[in-house]
Amino acid sequence: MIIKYFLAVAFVITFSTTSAVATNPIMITISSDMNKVIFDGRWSHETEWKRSSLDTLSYDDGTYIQLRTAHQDNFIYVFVDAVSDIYLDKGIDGTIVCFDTNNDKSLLPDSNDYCFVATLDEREPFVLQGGSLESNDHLIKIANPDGFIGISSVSDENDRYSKTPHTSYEFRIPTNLVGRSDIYGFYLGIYDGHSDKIHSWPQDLVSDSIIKIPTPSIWGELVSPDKSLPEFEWPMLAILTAFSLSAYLTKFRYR
Ligand SMILES: [Ca+2]
Ligand SMILES: [Ca+2]
Ligand SMILES: [Ca+2]
Repeated sequence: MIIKYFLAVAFVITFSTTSAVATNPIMITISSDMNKVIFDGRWSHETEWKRSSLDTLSYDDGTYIQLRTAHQDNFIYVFVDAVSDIYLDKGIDGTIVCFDTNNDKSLLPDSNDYCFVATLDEREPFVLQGGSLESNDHLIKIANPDGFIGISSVSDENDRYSKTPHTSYEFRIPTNLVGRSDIYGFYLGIYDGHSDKIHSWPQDLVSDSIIKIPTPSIWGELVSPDKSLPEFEWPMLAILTAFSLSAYLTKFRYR
């Protein structure tokens, strides 16, 4: 069994080295509107995810996914709009979003790798962490962190890309867990129960199960191009500035 797994990993590495190199990173944007997102698993109204980055993922078999990403305060927000998945396989369609928080691209998932899973119409999203010796794939379920949301439902008339009912996913991922960085390793796996296929980002990473993820060494990257994600938030910076100014003035006065 273990040998089979390592063979599978070796195959994935060989197969995908070129595509991983060729993949442009996902550029995440800072947003001031993400705290207004209604977490119901779908486009709730037309402007809901407007202030976020857009990446269009299209595949040779006609699959078409719109990915929106943004960050605000202590959360990373991800919307996966599986526009072409019009077969609503409740309890089966699912998406996994993974972060290699140190971007150290290890061969097997390590303890700074986290994955977040949501399933269509199921209220119980879950979180996996790498580095476990208890499971063959080195991933183990951990308690959902405070503030984490993963929810999936059906997007239709309010969707910016298609009014035909289709599966979509909303995630809110706490930076308390994944940390603040201007570059993460990043992997997405979107499973459609009707075709029984996983479409990944980066593309063509072979995986036969939604929670059996390809090796982090070939994941893509999620980048904060203006480095706004790792920086201090403005309120914190303002408090620090005010504090040092008052400390300086106090010192000056008693000289
Ligand atoms: Ca929504
Ligand atoms: Ca489906
Ligand atoms: Ca890692």
